[in-house]
Amino acid sequence: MDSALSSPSGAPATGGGSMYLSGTDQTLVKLLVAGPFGVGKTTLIRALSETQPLHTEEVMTQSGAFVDDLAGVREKTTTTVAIDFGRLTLPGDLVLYLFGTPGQKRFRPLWQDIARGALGALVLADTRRLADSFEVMDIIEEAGLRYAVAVNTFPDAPNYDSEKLREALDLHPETPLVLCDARDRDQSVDALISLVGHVLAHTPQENQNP
Ligand SMILES: Nc1nc2c(ncn2[C@@H]2O[C@H](COP(=O)(O)OP(=O)(O)OP(=O)(O)O)[C@@H](O)[C@H]2O)c(=O)[nH]1
Ligand SMILES: [Mg+2]
Repeated sequence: MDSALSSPSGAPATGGGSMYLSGTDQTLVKLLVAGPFGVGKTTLIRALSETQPLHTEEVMTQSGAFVDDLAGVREKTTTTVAIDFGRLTLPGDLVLYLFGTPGQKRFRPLWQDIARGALGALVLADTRRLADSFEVMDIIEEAGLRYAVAVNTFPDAPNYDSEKLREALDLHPETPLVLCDARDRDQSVDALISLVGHVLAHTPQENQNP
Protein backbone atom coordinates (compact mmCIF):
# COMPACT_ATOMS: atom_id res chain seq x y z
CA MET A 1 0.00 0.00 0.00
CA ASP A 2 1.33 3.44 -0.83
CA SER A 3 1.35 6.45 1.47
CA ALA A 4 -1.75 7.27 3.48
CA LEU A 5 -4.31 8.83 1.23
CA SER A 6 -4.23 10.63 -2.04
CA SER A 7 -6.53 13.23 -3.47
CA PRO A 8 -8.43 12.50 -6.69
CA SER A 9 -5.58 14.27 -8.48
CA GLY A 10 -3.14 11.83 -6.94
CA ALA A 11 -1.42 14.33 -4.64
CA PRO A 12 0.12 12.51 -1.70
CA ALA A 13 -1.06 13.00 1.85
CA THR A 14 1.04 15.08 4.20
CA GLY A 15 3.60 13.34 6.36
CA GLY A 16 1.32 13.77 9.37
CA GLY A 17 -1.27 11.42 7.88
CA SER A 18 -4.02 13.98 7.34
CA MET A 19 -4.73 15.88 4.18
CA TYR A 20 -6.85 18.86 3.25
CA LEU A 21 -8.57 18.56 -0.12
CA SER A 22 -8.66 21.99 -1.71
CA GLY A 23 -12.07 22.84 -3.13
CA THR A 24 -13.95 20.31 -1.01
CA ASP A 25 -13.33 21.64 2.54
CA GLN A 26 -12.75 18.06 3.62
CA THR A 27 -9.89 16.88 5.76
CA LEU A 28 -9.03 13.23 5.27
CA VAL A 29 -7.50 11.30 8.11
CA LYS A 30 -6.22 7.76 8.04
CA LEU A 31 -6.67 5.86 11.29
CA LEU A 32 -6.03 2.26 12.29
CA VAL A 33 -8.32 0.06 14.32
CA ALA A 34 -6.01 -2.45 15.91
CA GLY A 35 -6.07 -5.17 18.53
CA PRO A 36 -5.69 -8.86 19.16
CA PHE A 37 -7.57 -11.72 17.56
CA GLY A 38 -11.33 -11.59 18.02
CA VAL A 39 -11.41 -8.36 20.03
CA GLY A 40 -14.07 -6.73 17.82
CA LYS A 41 -12.19 -4.75 15.13
CA THR A 42 -14.39 -5.91 12.23
CA THR A 43 -17.52 -5.45 14.38
CA LEU A 44 -16.59 -1.85 15.22
CA ILE A 45 -15.81 -0.88 11.61
CA ARG A 46 -19.01 -2.58 10.43
CA ALA A 47 -21.02 -0.69 13.09
CA LEU A 48 -19.83 2.76 12.13
CA SER A 49 -18.86 2.79 8.47
CA GLU A 50 -21.07 4.99 6.29
CA THR A 51 -19.96 3.06 3.21
CA GLN A 52 -20.35 -0.67 2.67
CA PRO A 53 -17.29 -1.76 4.64
CA LEU A 54 -14.69 -3.89 2.91
CA HIS A 55 -13.80 -7.05 4.78
CA THR A 56 -11.49 -9.88 3.99
CA GLU A 57 -13.00 -12.48 6.31
CA GLU A 58 -12.09 -16.12 5.92
CA VAL A 59 -13.74 -19.09 7.60
CA MET A 60 -11.43 -20.50 10.26
CA THR A 61 -10.51 -24.16 10.04
CA GLN A 62 -9.74 -26.66 12.79
CA SER A 63 -6.01 -26.36 12.11
CA GLY A 64 -6.20 -22.64 12.91
CA ALA A 65 -7.26 -23.46 16.48
CA PHE A 66 -3.59 -24.08 17.28
CA VAL A 67 -2.63 -20.50 16.46
CA ASP A 68 -5.77 -18.43 17.09
CA ASP A 69 -6.99 -18.85 20.65
CA LEU A 70 -10.79 -18.99 20.72
CA ALA A 71 -11.05 -18.44 24.49
CA GLY A 72 -13.93 -16.01 25.07
CA VAL A 73 -15.03 -15.97 21.42
CA ARG A 74 -16.16 -19.57 20.94
CA GLU A 75 -18.97 -18.66 18.54
CA LYS A 76 -16.47 -17.02 16.19
CA THR A 77 -16.23 -18.75 12.82
CA THR A 78 -14.27 -16.27 10.68
CA THR A 79 -11.15 -14.15 11.06
CA THR A 80 -9.89 -11.12 9.14
CA VAL A 81 -7.02 -12.22 6.93
CA ALA A 82 -5.86 -8.89 5.50
CA ILE A 83 -7.74 -5.73 6.43
CA ASP A 84 -11.10 -4.17 7.16
CA PHE A 85 -11.80 -0.81 5.63
CA GLY A 86 -14.52 1.72 6.39
CA ARG A 87 -15.21 5.44 6.28
CA LEU A 88 -16.83 7.84 8.72
CA THR A 89 -17.46 11.58 8.27
CA LEU A 90 -17.46 13.63 11.46
CA PRO A 91 -18.90 17.14 11.83
CA GLY A 92 -16.52 19.71 10.36
CA ASP A 93 -16.00 17.61 7.22
CA LEU A 94 -13.41 15.48 8.89
CA VAL A 95 -13.41 12.23 6.93
CA LEU A 96 -11.94 9.26 8.75
CA TYR A 97 -10.61 6.35 6.73
CA LEU A 98 -10.48 3.35 9.01
CA PHE A 99 -8.16 0.43 8.45
CA GLY A 100 -8.72 -2.60 10.67
CA THR A 101 -5.41 -4.33 11.17
CA PRO A 102 -4.94 -7.91 12.34
CA GLY A 103 -3.17 -8.28 15.66
CA GLN A 104 -1.74 -11.77 15.26
CA LYS A 105 2.06 -11.89 15.23
CA ARG A 106 2.18 -13.59 11.84
CA PHE A 107 0.65 -10.51 10.19
CA ARG A 108 3.38 -8.16 11.45
CA PRO A 109 5.03 -7.63 8.00
CA LEU A 110 1.66 -6.55 6.55
CA TRP A 111 1.24 -4.18 9.47
CA GLN A 112 4.11 -1.91 8.47
CA ASP A 113 2.46 -1.18 5.11
CA ILE A 114 -0.96 -0.60 6.61
CA ALA A 115 0.43 1.78 9.24
CA ARG A 116 2.22 4.01 6.71
CA GLY A 117 0.71 7.50 6.74
CA ALA A 118 -1.74 6.81 9.56
CA LEU A 119 -2.32 9.59 12.06
CA GLY A 120 -3.24 7.36 14.97
CA ALA A 121 -4.75 4.09 16.11
CA LEU A 122 -7.68 2.92 18.17
CA VAL A 123 -6.50 -0.13 20.11
CA LEU A 124 -9.27 -2.48 21.18
CA ALA A 125 -8.86 -4.49 24.36
CA ASP A 126 -10.83 -7.18 26.18
CA THR A 127 -10.61 -7.31 29.99
CA ARG A 128 -10.50 -11.14 29.90
CA ARG A 129 -7.12 -10.93 28.14
CA LEU A 130 -5.73 -7.41 28.46
CA ALA A 131 -2.16 -8.57 27.90
CA ASP A 132 -3.09 -9.68 24.39
CA SER A 133 -3.22 -5.98 23.43
CA PHE A 134 0.39 -5.34 24.50
CA GLU A 135 1.99 -6.54 21.30
CA VAL A 136 -0.08 -4.30 19.08
CA MET A 137 0.50 -1.35 21.44
CA ASP A 138 4.25 -1.99 21.12
CA ILE A 139 4.04 -2.02 17.32
CA ILE A 140 2.07 1.24 17.34
CA GLU A 141 4.53 2.91 19.71
CA GLU A 142 7.44 1.73 17.54
CA ALA A 143 5.69 3.28 14.54
CA GLY A 144 5.51 6.59 16.45
CA LEU A 145 1.71 6.72 16.30
CA ARG A 146 -0.55 8.13 18.98
CA TYR A 147 -3.36 5.89 20.11
CA ALA A 148 -6.41 5.62 22.31
CA VAL A 149 -7.56 2.40 23.97
CA ALA A 150 -11.18 1.26 23.73
CA VAL A 151 -12.15 -1.60 26.02
CA ASN A 152 -14.77 -3.62 24.16
CA THR A 153 -17.28 -4.58 26.84
CA PHE A 154 -18.20 -8.21 26.29
CA PRO A 155 -21.00 -9.24 28.67
CA ASP A 156 -19.02 -11.98 30.44
CA ALA A 157 -15.83 -9.92 30.76
CA PRO A 158 -14.88 -8.52 34.18
CA ASN A 159 -15.36 -4.79 34.84
CA TYR A 160 -12.50 -2.76 36.29
CA ASP A 161 -12.39 0.93 37.10
CA SER A 162 -10.41 3.07 34.72
CA GLU A 163 -7.52 3.58 37.15
CA LYS A 164 -7.00 -0.19 37.38
CA LEU A 165 -7.28 -0.56 33.61
CA ARG A 166 -4.74 2.21 33.01
CA GLU A 167 -2.35 0.58 35.41
CA ALA A 168 -2.81 -2.88 33.87
CA LEU A 169 -2.32 -1.51 30.35
CA ASP A 170 0.56 0.74 31.49
CA LEU A 171 -0.99 3.75 29.73
CA HIS A 172 0.58 7.18 29.50
CA PRO A 173 -1.60 9.67 31.46
CA GLU A 174 -2.50 11.48 28.21
CA THR A 175 -3.61 8.34 26.35
CA PRO A 176 -7.43 8.27 26.20
CA LEU A 177 -9.14 5.18 27.61
CA VAL A 178 -12.81 4.57 26.82
CA LEU A 179 -15.28 1.73 27.23
CA CYS A 180 -17.42 0.81 24.25
CA ASP A 181 -19.60 -1.94 22.86
CA ALA A 182 -18.15 -2.41 19.37
CA ARG A 183 -21.61 -3.35 18.06
CA ASP A 184 -23.03 0.04 19.07
CA ARG A 185 -22.50 2.79 16.50
CA ASP A 186 -22.74 5.74 18.91
CA GLN A 187 -20.33 4.23 21.40
CA SER A 188 -17.90 3.32 18.63
CA VAL A 189 -18.09 6.84 17.16
CA ASP A 190 -17.40 8.28 20.64
CA ALA A 191 -14.33 6.04 20.94
CA LEU A 192 -13.02 7.35 17.62
CA ILE A 193 -13.76 10.96 18.58
CA SER A 194 -11.61 10.54 21.69
CA LEU A 195 -8.80 9.26 19.46
CA VAL A 196 -9.22 12.07 16.93
CA GLY A 197 -9.21 14.71 19.69
CA HIS A 198 -6.02 13.20 21.08
CA VAL A 199 -4.15 13.02 17.77
CA LEU A 200 -5.26 16.43 16.53
CA ALA A 201 -4.22 18.01 19.82
CA HIS A 202 -0.71 16.75 19.09
CA THR A 203 -0.62 17.34 15.33
CA PRO A 204 1.09 20.53 14.19
CA GLN A 205 -1.40 23.06 12.82
CA GLU A 206 0.25 23.03 9.37
CA ASN A 207 -0.69 19.37 8.93
CA GLN A 208 -4.36 20.08 9.64
CA ASN A 209 -4.90 22.92 7.16
CA PRO A 210 -3.79 23.74 3.61
N1 LIG B 1 -21.14 -9.54 23.12
C1 LIG B 1 -20.34 -8.87 22.33
N2 LIG B 1 -19.84 -9.53 21.28
C2 LIG B 1 -19.02 -8.86 20.46
C3 LIG B 1 -18.67 -7.50 20.69
N3 LIG B 1 -17.80 -7.12 19.73
C4 LIG B 1 -17.61 -8.20 18.95
N4 LIG B 1 -18.35 -9.24 19.37
C5 LIG B 1 -18.37 -10.58 18.80
O1 LIG B 1 -17.05 -11.07 19.01
C6 LIG B 1 -16.62 -11.80 17.90
C7 LIG B 1 -15.32 -11.24 17.38
O2 LIG B 1 -15.54 -10.02 16.73
P1 LIG B 1 -14.76 -9.57 15.39
O3 LIG B 1 -15.29 -8.21 15.07
O4 LIG B 1 -14.79 -10.61 14.34
O5 LIG B 1 -13.29 -9.45 15.95
P2 LIG B 1 -11.97 -9.09 15.13
O6 LIG B 1 -11.11 -8.30 16.09
O7 LIG B 1 -12.29 -8.45 13.85
O8 LIG B 1 -11.35 -10.51 14.91
P3 LIG B 1 -10.15 -10.94 13.93
O9 LIG B 1 -10.30 -10.19 12.65
O10 LIG B 1 -10.35 -12.43 13.75
O11 LIG B 1 -8.89 -10.64 14.68
C8 LIG B 1 -17.76 -11.78 16.88
O12 LIG B 1 -18.48 -12.99 17.05
C9 LIG B 1 -18.57 -10.58 17.31
O13 LIG B 1 -19.95 -10.70 17.00
C10 LIG B 1 -19.26 -6.85 21.81
O14 LIG B 1 -19.04 -5.67 22.08
N5 LIG B 1 -20.08 -7.59 22.60
MG1 LIG C 1 -11.74 -8.98 11.99
